[in-house]
Amino acid sequence: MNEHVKPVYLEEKLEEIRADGHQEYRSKSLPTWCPGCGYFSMAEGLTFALKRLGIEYKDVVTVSGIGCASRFPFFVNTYGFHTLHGRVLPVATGIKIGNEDLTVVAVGGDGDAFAIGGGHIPHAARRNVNLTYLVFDNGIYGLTKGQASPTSAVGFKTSSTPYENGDVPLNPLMMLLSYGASWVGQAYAGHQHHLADMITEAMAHRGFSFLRVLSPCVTFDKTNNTYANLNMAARGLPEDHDSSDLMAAMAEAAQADHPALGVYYKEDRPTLDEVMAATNRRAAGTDPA
Ligand SMILES: Cc1ncc(C[n+]2csc(CCOP(=O)(O)OP(=O)(O)O)c2C)c(N)n1
Ligand code: SF4
Repeated sequence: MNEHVKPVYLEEKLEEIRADGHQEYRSKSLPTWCPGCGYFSMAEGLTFALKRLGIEYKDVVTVSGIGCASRFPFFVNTYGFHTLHGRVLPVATGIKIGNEDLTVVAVGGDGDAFAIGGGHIPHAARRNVNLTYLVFDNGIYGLTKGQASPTSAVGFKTSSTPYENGDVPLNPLMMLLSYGASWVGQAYAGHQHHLADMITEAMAHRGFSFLRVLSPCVTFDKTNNTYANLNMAARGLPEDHDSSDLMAAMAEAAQADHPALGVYYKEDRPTLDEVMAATNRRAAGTDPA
């Protein structure tokens, strides 16, 4: 062996990173993401949130679809379910209905969410399933080596759009607001502390919380969602933004070229499990209402 190359043993590395308490929530598998990928902030953000909220690993299930972002359940010390491409929400909904005491966090990329999985989002949102959905939006299909996604910008050259993408991108925030999500927010992988705060707040919400995380794919996107571009474009929501005002939230969401970070909208209304429990009581004749 070359004496200058010192192997890094996993246990040594883990000892070092576990010095800080939140790292207890990391699994023994080190992330396989490319160095610099925005997804590392996902592992940091979620583990911070779990620690802060005092939720034990045994009470958490992370659920994902397929894609680089969807590798996430392997890297955290919770129960996990790596499902099929685009099917994270039906599985996550089933888990929550099966055991409402569990904290369920669904995770995926923009392709998983808005292309193949796009039909599931409105129903999870309108039914107010009591879970958190984190969509790491890099505007590209990373795992399959850089094809255009439903959130790719017009003009973006990718392996599937070598003569430039001509399709107008979806606006995920506008979609979720109109679908009836009871908590809608946006964060950026380059602002890690804010991201951790936003994940914490999303998880503390009772109901369907949707957090879009702008996240660079450093391997397949050198021109659009880069750290340099997002650092310049990202702004905070106005200080007087009223997160109970749906129209104000939509007006902010419409400014997609200058993405605002923060909580766009939140409301308190019955969750799917509460509605189902009330229906069951009526069916059993134990609730006259
Ligand atoms: C049914 C099905 N169709 C297509 C694929 C191929 N596939 C795997 S991941 C993926 C897209 C990944 O992009 P995204 O969800 O944005 O996640 P990222 O890799 O960027 O994190 C595709 C099309 C698949 N695995 N299953
Ligand atoms: S291909 Fe892109 S999205 Fe996937 S791990 Fe690498 S940088 Fe991240």
